[in-house]
Amino acid sequence: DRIPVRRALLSVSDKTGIIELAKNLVAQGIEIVSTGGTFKALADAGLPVIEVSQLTGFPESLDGRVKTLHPTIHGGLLADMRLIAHEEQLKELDIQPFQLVVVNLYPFVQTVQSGAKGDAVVEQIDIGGPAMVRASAKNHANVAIVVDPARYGEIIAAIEEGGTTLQQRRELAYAAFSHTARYDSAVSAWFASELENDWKRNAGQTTLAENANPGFEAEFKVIGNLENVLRYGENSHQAAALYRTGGSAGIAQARQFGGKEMSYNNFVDADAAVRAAYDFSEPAVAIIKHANPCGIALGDLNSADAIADAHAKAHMCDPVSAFGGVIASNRIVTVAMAKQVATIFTEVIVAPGYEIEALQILLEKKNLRVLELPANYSRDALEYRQISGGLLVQQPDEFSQFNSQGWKLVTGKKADADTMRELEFAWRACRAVKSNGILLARELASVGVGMGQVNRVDSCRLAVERAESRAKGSVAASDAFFPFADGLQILINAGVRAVVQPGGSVRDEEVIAAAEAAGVTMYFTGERHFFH
Ligand code: 93A
Repeated sequence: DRIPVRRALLSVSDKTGIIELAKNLVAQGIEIVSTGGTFKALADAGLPVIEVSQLTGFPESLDGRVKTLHPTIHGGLLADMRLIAHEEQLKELDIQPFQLVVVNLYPFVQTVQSGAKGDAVVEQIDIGGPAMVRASAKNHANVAIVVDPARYGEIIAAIEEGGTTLQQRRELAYAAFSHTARYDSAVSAWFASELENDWKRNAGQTTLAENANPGFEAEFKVIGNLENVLRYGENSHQAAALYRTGGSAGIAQARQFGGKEMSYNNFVDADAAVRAAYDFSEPAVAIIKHANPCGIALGDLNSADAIADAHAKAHMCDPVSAFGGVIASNRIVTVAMAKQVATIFTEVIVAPGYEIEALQILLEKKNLRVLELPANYSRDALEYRQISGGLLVQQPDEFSQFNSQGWKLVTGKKADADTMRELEFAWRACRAVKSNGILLARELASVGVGMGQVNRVDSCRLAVERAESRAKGSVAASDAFFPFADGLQILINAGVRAVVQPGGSVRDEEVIAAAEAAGVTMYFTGERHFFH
């Protein structure tokens, strides 16, 4: 099933090995057809070669945009010579078929990496090349398509043995379609990053890539230090590393003072902890385990030490779970807070800073990782999540309003100022809970958290169970609406006195009726805060 090669089309941007290949083809008596630059390289090497324009009777035009896009070329690539009708038509049209096509495309990726912008990049989007590659690959029954100089040797060997085999041409076709698919992905990714940059610019943000090259490499700077290779990933048999986003000031840019190396899970939890604590403008502490809060609290500004108060209250939410947790504070850690933390086994503590003596106390705990956030800490403008075969990108979940001004009282008596503050706290703290999230709060501290359940009823049960006797008289927040009254009923039965939730369920009426029957105050925020 070998197909002997009589005529070859060579059109390559990367001219590596092309002269050697052409020499071998000529030695085998094969006729070579080439585009401008390739033609010149071969002719300069003294090889006999026909220029495409000579064949088509059409000059290369529009700055080379139209070179090989011509029926004389594509007829020669697409004719299925197993069919008499195709053979006859080629004769009528005076078109000769090709048996070998060697093409590699305009260096699009290299152009982007070189820092080129706009039209200079667009001009490097190869159109005629992929058309030839795809046409030849489709017609692999008749044509061998080579896109990689590393395979020239194999082709020469096959020709010497009498021609390419069908199996070989199928493998080449596979490589060819993979090549054009990757090429188009790179083009598509470039457009995506251009549009993203427009979006950021319109939003008044500077783009990370602005002073660097566009594309993934620019957004994610690999730091060559050993610290960035993590000991392992989520589990000890998983290799892992930390890539830092250039120009960011997040948890990945924190300074570490003491303790063991940060692990993969430490980073994930520290990030969640900081996100939670920094959601508040008041002194706040969040304690995180497995990316979920086991305590979030605000400090009493009238107490001797507000941040120590916040920590004590956050810890009390669930002392069992707080064992081995990650603590984030949105205020400088005081001596009083450090003394409290020192008594509890903790993996990581992260804060904007430490009183000197507090730092000394914490550093005595040899295993405690002590982190200081960058002074200009901020979350990134976009959030990314990998899925197989792609990357999801979204704007971070911001509250459209900081307080309760836009909330709607749907039943019960209007909350007094203190209750409103409790509800505002619960609503904000609930945003740190993985969905389905239910958070019960008292005195500006979480007292029971139900997280990560696949139905809201179980989250309600969990929150109530964790709160124990503290559920009675607490307020509750739900990250999304109650689809039925059953979850809310569990909260009501446990003695919750006020509830805040987005609303918007088709059964809102049932849910409101349950609250009304129990005399429970309920507000709708109109805005959901799923967190997964
Ligand atoms: O500008 S194109 O999209 N239009 C074409 O008709 C065309 N034909 C071949 N690019 C085209 N090519 C590309 O030119 C090939 O893919 C190859 O990368 C390059 C080879 O050009 P030269 O032989 O002039 O160096």
